Amino acid sequence: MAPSNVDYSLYLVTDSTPAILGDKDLVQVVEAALQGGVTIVQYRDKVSDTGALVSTARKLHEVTKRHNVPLLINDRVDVALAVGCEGVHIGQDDLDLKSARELLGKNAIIGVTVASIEEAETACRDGANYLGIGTMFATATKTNTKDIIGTAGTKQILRAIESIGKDVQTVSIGGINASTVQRVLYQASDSKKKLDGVAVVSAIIAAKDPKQAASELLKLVQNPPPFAAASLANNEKAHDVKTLISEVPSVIKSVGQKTPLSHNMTNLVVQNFAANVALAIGASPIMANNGDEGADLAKLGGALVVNMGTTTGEGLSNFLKSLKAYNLEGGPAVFDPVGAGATTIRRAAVKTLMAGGYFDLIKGNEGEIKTVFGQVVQQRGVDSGVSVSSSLEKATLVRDLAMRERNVVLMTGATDFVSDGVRTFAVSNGNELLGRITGSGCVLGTTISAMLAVHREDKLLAAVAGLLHYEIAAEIAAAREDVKGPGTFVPALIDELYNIQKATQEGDLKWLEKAK
Ligand code: TPS
Repeated sequence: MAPSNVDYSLYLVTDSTPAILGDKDLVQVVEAALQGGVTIVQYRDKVSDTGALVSTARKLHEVTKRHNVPLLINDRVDVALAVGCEGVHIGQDDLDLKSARELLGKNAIIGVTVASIEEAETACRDGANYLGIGTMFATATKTNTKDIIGTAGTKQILRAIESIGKDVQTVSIGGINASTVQRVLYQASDSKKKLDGVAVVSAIIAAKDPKQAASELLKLVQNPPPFAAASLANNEKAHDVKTLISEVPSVIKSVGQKTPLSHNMTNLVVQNFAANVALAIGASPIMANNGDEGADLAKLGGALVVNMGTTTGEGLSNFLKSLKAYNLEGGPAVFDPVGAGATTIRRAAVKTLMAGGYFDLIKGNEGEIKTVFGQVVQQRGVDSGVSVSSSLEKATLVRDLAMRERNVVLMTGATDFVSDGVRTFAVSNGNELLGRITGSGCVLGTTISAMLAVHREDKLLAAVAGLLHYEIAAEIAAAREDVKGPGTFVPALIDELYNIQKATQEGDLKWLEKAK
């Protein structure tokens, strides 16, 4: 098999330790995984001595040859030579690539582990056939990894490879399993450079049924994730403000007609307010903070709001359970990283949540969005604080974060900035009184979740629909004669959210003329 014809879609890396292999027989596990559809195999055994390595590698090669799949050996060029298999995989601390190439020849497949742009560039220059990019997520299988680089780090490496124009194949590795694989492929890749596959150890080797595990993973690798499947092509989306606004009423109408579930995992302060807002805009709220309910609720066709307003360790694992359930089921998820930059605990929680699943939309104020992006900001409490960035800087930040995460990012403020990485819009509706009541940002997340639940084809449009519905309702409410201040503003806001839903249903779109 020529190195250029290799299919890297599902790359099995073996492990012989009892913690992962258990009491199963490695050759049988690999055979089963091949039946399940793995496309390339690496024999990785850090414990056996050379004689045993060669003998097991020979057996494995018999099996992989029958399935017409290449076998590589981890680290040990001597073993690969003795067995005559297709190549080796080398780590940064192993024999160098040039020496391995000299020993194995130009037809051998040689891959290298890389965790940074520099390592990737060196490996490309020295003629690697593929790169194992990682570690993606922390993994018990390999604890001596230098860096957890996540989807954002992986994407940077892919871009660097693209820009040097090298035709090298790539797989991602580390903590990849059935619940992370589609998001990894989706978020790490972009329109220019995609991962060619994923490499897994424990997801197959530790599985009770390796054949079934492999075939399930292969199916997931070959199909777009639910959260990408519904997307319109870029050229089918509204690209100018006028067209976008003209499409807003259909989204709002659809909320009224479908009464989507808005599943809020939110903080103590806003639960009641958020439930009332959801009802007023035509959605059906459920305040369910128990992650074990996520799987059932995700099946009901609604959307999830993960609001970090009051964090506890237990809350975090509940968030993750529900997030995974919505990702798997294909329901949209909104992340509201309340007070993200305020404390060490919250900054860590942001990282854990972002690594734990896919959010269709991230909504926050300037400090929160900066924290999610990775900038160090010290927020005072959870309020929005004083803005320090120009409009251009804010627009650039939301665009870059949306591009990195392949989702929609909304930064709220006197002017809101919203982007899907391609289109970026500014919205200047709203009223000063929104800043005088509690939870006004949180319930915007609830509003947008309902829009996303009924309209996922264009998530940016859903976000803009939610934003306009909510902020124009606030403007109308604030202008009412019976509104004397924050206290009377809250019920008026709920009324006007309801009135906009009703008017839109009846085809009265006067309110939308206020959009700016
Ligand atoms: C293709 N490596 C990085 S993380 C990890 C390993 C073995 C453990 C993943 O385990 N790329 C390739 N082959 C390698 N051996 C490495 C990188 C090094 P799990 O899937 O159980 O999280």
